[in-house]
Amino acid sequence: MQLIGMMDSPYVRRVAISLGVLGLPFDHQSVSVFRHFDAFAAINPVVKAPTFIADDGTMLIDSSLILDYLDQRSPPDRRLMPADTRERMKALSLIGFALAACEKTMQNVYEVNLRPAERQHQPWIERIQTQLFAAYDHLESEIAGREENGWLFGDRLMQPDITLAVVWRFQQFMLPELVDPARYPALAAFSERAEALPEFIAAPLE
Ligand SMILES: N[C@@H](CCC(=O)N[C@@H](CS)C(=O)NCC(=O)O)C(=O)O
Repeated sequence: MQLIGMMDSPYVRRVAISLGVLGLPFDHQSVSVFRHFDAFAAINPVVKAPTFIADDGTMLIDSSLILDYLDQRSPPDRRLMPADTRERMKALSLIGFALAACEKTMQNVYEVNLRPAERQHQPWIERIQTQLFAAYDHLESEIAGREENGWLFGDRLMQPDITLAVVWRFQQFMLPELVDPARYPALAAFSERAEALPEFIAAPLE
């Protein structure tokens, strides 16, 4: 199995950490969609990270689809999505809000880093940031007051844990001035605990 893309992409990183938690070995190619466009295009002409190549050569793109494949090929007791319908719905809900926060962070980064300053549109940036804060407000209220030692679905780290922690870290790294961790103490503490795990350390963002 091959994973192509940089760890500074939260989408690549959530797949890399999930592979680690699932105990699946993989080759990682650290190719950037921006700095190595041609090299990336030689692997996948669509130039999307993550790009994943399964053992039979099938190419998958989109982190959630890759994770769906990885979960399905893993033994039931190791899977990262709950099997129970209600639990699964809860997990999908949390992942959805986390991915919305991720998308809004990414849009903000693209607007500021890729667009010339005179072409940046302040109302658009404000809209994105309002949406980011709304997603964080929701996630903070969902995870506040949970047991400090456990994870969102019990003792075992699951996909909502991984995605939530990866997204928070990415946002804090890319836009450190934007969100004060003191406003979201549960998310900040959750991220800190997750980042101390070996699977997170093995996939460093920087
Ligand atoms: N929904 C996709 C988003 C992936 C994504 O947007 N990746 C970025 C890198 S972080 C990318 O490939 N950007 C280059 C582009 O879209 O042209 C996923 O979950 O994999």
